[in-house]
Amino acid sequence: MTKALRFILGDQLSADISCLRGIAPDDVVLMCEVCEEATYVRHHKKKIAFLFSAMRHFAEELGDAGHTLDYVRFEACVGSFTDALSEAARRHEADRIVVTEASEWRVLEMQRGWAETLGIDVEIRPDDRFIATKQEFADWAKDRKELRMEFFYREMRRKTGYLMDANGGPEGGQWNYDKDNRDPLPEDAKVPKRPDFSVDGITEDVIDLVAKRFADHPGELEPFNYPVTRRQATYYLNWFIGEALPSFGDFQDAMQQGEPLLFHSHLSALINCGLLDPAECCEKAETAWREGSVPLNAAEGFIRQIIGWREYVRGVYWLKMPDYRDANALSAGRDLPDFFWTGDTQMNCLRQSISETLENAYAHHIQRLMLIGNFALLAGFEPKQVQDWYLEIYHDAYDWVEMPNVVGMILYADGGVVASKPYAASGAYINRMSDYCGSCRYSVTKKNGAKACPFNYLYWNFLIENRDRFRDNHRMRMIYKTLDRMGDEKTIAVKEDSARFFKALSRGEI
Ligand code: FAD
Ligand code: DLZ
Ligand code: SF4
Repeated sequence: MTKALRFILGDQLSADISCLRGIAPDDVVLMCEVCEEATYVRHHKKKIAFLFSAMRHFAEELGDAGHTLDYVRFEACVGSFTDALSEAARRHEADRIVVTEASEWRVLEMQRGWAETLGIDVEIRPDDRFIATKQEFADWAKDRKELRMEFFYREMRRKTGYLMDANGGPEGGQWNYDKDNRDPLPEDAKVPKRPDFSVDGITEDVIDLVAKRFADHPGELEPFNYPVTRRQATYYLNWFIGEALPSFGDFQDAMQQGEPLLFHSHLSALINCGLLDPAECCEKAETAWREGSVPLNAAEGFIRQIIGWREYVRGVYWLKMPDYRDANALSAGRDLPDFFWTGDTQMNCLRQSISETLENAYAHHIQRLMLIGNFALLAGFEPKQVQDWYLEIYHDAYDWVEMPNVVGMILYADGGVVASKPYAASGAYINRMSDYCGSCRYSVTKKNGAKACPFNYLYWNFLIENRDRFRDNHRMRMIYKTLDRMGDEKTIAVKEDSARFFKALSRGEI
């Protein structure tokens, strides 16, 4: 009689995960909370609490469904996945291990080594919870000069049939309604109140554990108000489709002080850990559009984020790893300032979005991209430090999704694989899309001097410092023409202001 250990990782909390298929009555399902996963970066306290609680609830549901569970809790002090597996294989006298391939390079490498280290058969099954396989992405990328998300997205629309008309074209005649996703928030906008998710005994235990064992990790642990079960996650998805999706399209790029969620779905952590299936999220959005309860720009915008961006960044990750993590095309080397862990800065937009991040382990896309990311780009922070920060601070962060967004999208550290030009912007953009500037110590209309918004001169300083690299980029020709027309006096002022700013930054005075 053979006995298999079916080993489920923390981001594989899906009832139909491939490693469970064909499970025999004698097989044991293993799940474990281990030291290495919880500490390889200093994950935000809420991220650990969310994942441990979701894992414990998921294990309970598998037990209720009749599976034999071996759940190793953090209190057992097991070091790594490999240690947990080795001990469990001995404990259960298993002669086979079945796993679903890990979402991250780091852990897949471990999985590939287990047969040899543990001296036991290991079957690694594909993770089929994505729309595209790794091979499909590689085939699409092959022989292409540029890997633009938009063209991959169209392939995914054709593959899934989402928002496609009877003639095989995109509904509404356009593939992409990005231009209709950029309205600033009107003053009288009504942001819907989020549902409350009660904290049960399992979550309370986990909160106590995290408070005791991860006190030195960043972020606030309470209040904790996020789904941790499949049932709660489905409720939240339905709530989003009914209450927030209708306005998601128009205000996707807007930022508002004191409103960290606006009309965003807040579903990424639930999708990434497996409690929600990306396809079901898209199908519900499409149905809502077909039934007339959400506009096309909203349904398309949401579906594009999931079958477009999410699938695309995963494809880039697997195509470019392992070299991708060390990419630093712009030779950026400045250290991240302390305020990334405290929010204590006089730049109001950063203070708001970093403080919200520390509170919620969440910031929405434009805060991550056009505020914090834009600042990291203009300031020239070292890519590895920026990667680690994003990985530890957001509740949805795993390196397959964080890394291409950081290395490719915000820092241009991959030399243009993901972005056709750097996502650099001055204070005018932030002022247009938010209400942050009105209560800032700096003046967004001032271009130079001690009171000027730092984004204004850092933007030009970035263009000056990277002139050789970007001046022939066809999307940047106009801006370099403007720079060329800038007189010496103005250029010198930009450089002096930037030098003064960086000095103050290194002294912790910003
Ligand atoms: P919504 O705005 O409601 O979007 C819907 C869904 O689309 C998200 O839930 C997510 O699954 C998907 N999505 C949207 N944009 C992206 C994208 N660029 N890449 C991948 N998926 C996307 N997302 C993560 O899931 N994990 C990360 O670690 C992560 N790190 C990021 C780092 C940077 C520098 C940037 C710019 C973006 C990052 N993102 C990451 C993408 C995006 O910001 C988050 O997915 C989004 O903010 C999550 O909030 P939401 O669920 O409310 O998303
Ligand atoms: C993020 C995370 C944390 C903090 N802890 C665990 C854990 O103790 N056990 C576990 O199975 N997974 C954890 N995770 C998620 C894993 O890091 C993630 O599933 C893998 O890295 C995927 O490659
Ligand atoms: Fe941010 Fe500049 Fe506006 Fe202040 S003035 S909130 S630093 S963009």
